[in-house]
Amino acid sequence: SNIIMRSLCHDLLLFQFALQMLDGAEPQNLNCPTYGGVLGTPGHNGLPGRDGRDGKDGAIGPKVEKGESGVGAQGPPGKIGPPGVAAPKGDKGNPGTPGTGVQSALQLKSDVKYLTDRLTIVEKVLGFRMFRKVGQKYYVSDGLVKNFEKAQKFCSDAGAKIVLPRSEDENNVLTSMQAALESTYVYVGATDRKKEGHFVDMSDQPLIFTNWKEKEPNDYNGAEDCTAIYKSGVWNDINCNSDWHVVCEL
Ligand code: MFB
Ligand code: CA
Ligand code: CA
Repeated sequence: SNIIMRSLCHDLLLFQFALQMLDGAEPQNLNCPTYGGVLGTPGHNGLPGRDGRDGKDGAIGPKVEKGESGVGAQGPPGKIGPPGVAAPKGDKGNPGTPGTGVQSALQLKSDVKYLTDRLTIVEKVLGFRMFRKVGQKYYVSDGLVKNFEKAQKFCSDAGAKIVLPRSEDENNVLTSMQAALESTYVYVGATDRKKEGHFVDMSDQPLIFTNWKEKEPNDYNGAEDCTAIYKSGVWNDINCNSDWHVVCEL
């Protein structure tokens, strides 16, 4: 019935409109009552709406008590730290117990060797008419006079060496022996036979001690390559072929 009513209204309206046009009247808005139509099929979803504006910050929540500090799980072990400062030196330990039999036997062996070597030297010393101890050495003599070559051989045959003072002290002891021998010169083991003006000991080593008289050595007449200690204790280069007192050292 609605549909019929509506189409009648429409016809009427048309008729009315035409009349107005004929009269030259201003057309009026003419409407028919509308009646809800049959529900149409739902339309497609519309395009997404524009983004909304940011919302206002929410109201601040209620203040809460500070939580307990969290204890994290134990981390991995750290790197090894730098070495610590060395501890102060400990007190001196107590003396050790006496060495084992092996240790004391070794010690005993070395002591015996030392004493045997010293005894051998002393026995040689006792073979001479005169001797003086100087430090660990002995100066020995039989009061004989010989040229340098024979003097050197005499000492080496006795298992000794021709004397050579290595210090002021040794030089003084030799000088005192000379007085006892009533000797003018005693050969000492220093020559410049190999290289003129360069005096060396019997092992060709440079001299660590000398007591040259002033203006000596002078290679007098170009023929003085041996050395002798004068009774005053000073040294002079002399001819190797002269005979002078022989003193050896052990
Ligand atoms: C010299 C000396 C030399 C001789 C000579 C008789 O001294 O150097 O060895 O003893 O005197 C001036
Ligand atoms: Ca010389
Ligand atoms: Ca000289």
